[in-house]
Amino acid sequence: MWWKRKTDEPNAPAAPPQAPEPALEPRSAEPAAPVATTPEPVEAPADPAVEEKKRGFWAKTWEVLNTPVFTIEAPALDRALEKTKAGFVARIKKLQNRWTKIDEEMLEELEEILLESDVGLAVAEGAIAHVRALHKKGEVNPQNLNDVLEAYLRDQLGQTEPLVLQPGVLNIVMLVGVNGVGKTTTLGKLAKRYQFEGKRVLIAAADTFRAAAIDQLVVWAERASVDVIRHQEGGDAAAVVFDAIRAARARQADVLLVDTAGRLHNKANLMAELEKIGRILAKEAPDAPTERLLVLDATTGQNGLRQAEVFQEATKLTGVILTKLDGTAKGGVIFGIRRQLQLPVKLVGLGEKIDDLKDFDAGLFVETLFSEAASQETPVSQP
Ligand SMILES: Nc1nc2c(ncn2[C@@H]2O[C@H](COP(=O)(O)OP(=O)(O)O)[C@@H](O)[C@H]2O)c(=O)[nH]1
Ligand SMILES: [Mg+2]
Repeated sequence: MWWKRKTDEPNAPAAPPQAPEPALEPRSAEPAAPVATTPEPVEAPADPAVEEKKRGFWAKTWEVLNTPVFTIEAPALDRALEKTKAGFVARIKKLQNRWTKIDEEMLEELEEILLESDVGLAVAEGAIAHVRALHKKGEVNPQNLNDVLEAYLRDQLGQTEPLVLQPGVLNIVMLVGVNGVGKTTTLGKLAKRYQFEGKRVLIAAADTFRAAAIDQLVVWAERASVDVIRHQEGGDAAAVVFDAIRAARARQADVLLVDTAGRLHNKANLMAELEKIGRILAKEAPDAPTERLLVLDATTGQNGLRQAEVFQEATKLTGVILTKLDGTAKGGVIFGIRRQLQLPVKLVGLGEKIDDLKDFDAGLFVETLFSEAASQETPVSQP
């Protein structure tokens, strides 16, 4: 795919024949803040009106052809959930086939499957209590057990609450979470997405703990043609956010994406840093719609959820991004998130590519999880 090729080679000079250069870097002609890293040097000051006209048709064509899809498509989700399906729903189906009636022994086995799928104790116990109550009323049997569980788990996810930016104002999206969960990757994916949607995007490199973290962010920013506000390694993260808010306002940005550290010398330092960033946001951008999203790695299952409590103490979180759902058998963890953290899942990561970040859709998720394995019927390999 074209855009993927561009992703892999962010500095590749050649553009496909259909698209003239100017369309590729719609934001690069803007004035840079003193501390910003500008991805592409601007050759000469251009007349904005002429540029806009030139952009017109080719820019639109280029963007439409290259726009990644951020809504989940069932086959992709099905492939990502393959292992979770094998360890969870497939086992429940086997259980259904082996038992002719529901009794305590069967419920024990069912609870074990739920716990091993990492849904968490509260959801597993709740599900068993629900099945037991329906069983008393004669409303559940091994044949419809699957449907009963599907409905119960669907309820656990609550309403679908996508990440929505408010138009015409500066929105702030801050990502927090432990090291390695996918904050920087996710931020890069979001930057690309909003840039494609025609929004003015700015990134704050507020993970100042390691120079490599800033460099990694700059690479993602270059892929998305978005500027980064950065300081030196070891600098004050809150000061980066302060500068970034000023720059975002000066450029009339639609969204400021804030990357944060997942690890400092100790936990207390990290929490103090996140609290300080929180104070800067409250003081400098009190009216800006702000999302503080906890990034969780699905492969760590319930262990990951336990780490979340620490972040909840330091930051008033508004939602969760669950990454690395692809290739883990612990996808069941998603059912415990709302109950355990009282937070909605807003986005899910299904892979490392730039369009592998998807809006979470609770209904489709449960439907796909409980569906027959479509992935075996859908050929996926492309030349
Ligand atoms: N398979 C998979 N890998 C991911 C996903 N999101 C992030 N990663 C990988 O996780 C690793 C750590 O990501 P990074 O963004 O550096 O984490 P950070 O420390 O939280 O900033 C990288 O190798 C990413 O490519 C995902 O949705 N699926
Ligand atoms: Mg990072």
